[in-house]
Amino acid sequence: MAFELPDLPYAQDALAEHGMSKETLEFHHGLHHKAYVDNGNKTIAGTEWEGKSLDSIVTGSYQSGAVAQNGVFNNASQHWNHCQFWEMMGPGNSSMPSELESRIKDAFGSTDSFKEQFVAAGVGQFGSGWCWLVANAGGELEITKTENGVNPLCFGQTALLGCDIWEHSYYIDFRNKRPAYISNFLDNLVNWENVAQRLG
Ligand code: MN3
Repeated sequence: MAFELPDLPYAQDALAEHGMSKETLEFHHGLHHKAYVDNGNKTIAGTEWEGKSLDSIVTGSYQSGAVAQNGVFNNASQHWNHCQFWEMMGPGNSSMPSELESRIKDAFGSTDSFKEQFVAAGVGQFGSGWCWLVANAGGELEITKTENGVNPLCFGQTALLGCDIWEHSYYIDFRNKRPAYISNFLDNLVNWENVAQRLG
């Protein structure tokens, strides 16, 4: 099944008043994500990966570790990451559902402490990557950071929330201010209903 660029689940200008401009989404969804889709399809054509599910391409190519397959992994994982990322945001100013809030308080002490630790993880990732709230294999919540396209699927974790900390995600709106971008993401952009649904 070929990769396809999904439509955004909201209008391109829907997040502008929440700190993610139409211009950012034009570039980030329309050009960057599309490039992962197009390059992924070129890289996978005619290989053992063609016809496999996106999840199995991500985990299989990561585990294989073969240098020749880096293009497969990088494009497939970034396609998966961005599909999640668009769904994890919304224009609705959602509040945290109570079950998610209590799980976060149990794991991190308070929602403020969770946010501080999430921002610190994102700021602490040197270079491009992602920071995540995951449920680990034991079902416990953890904050993690990953480089480039690596994601929680690679470690058997469930991605509850992911923040893209490649510069293309924030440079138009926040210039070099990654901490402000991540704080704004948590305070104004996250669709917490979507995050809670991922708890299963
Ligand atoms: Mn990106």
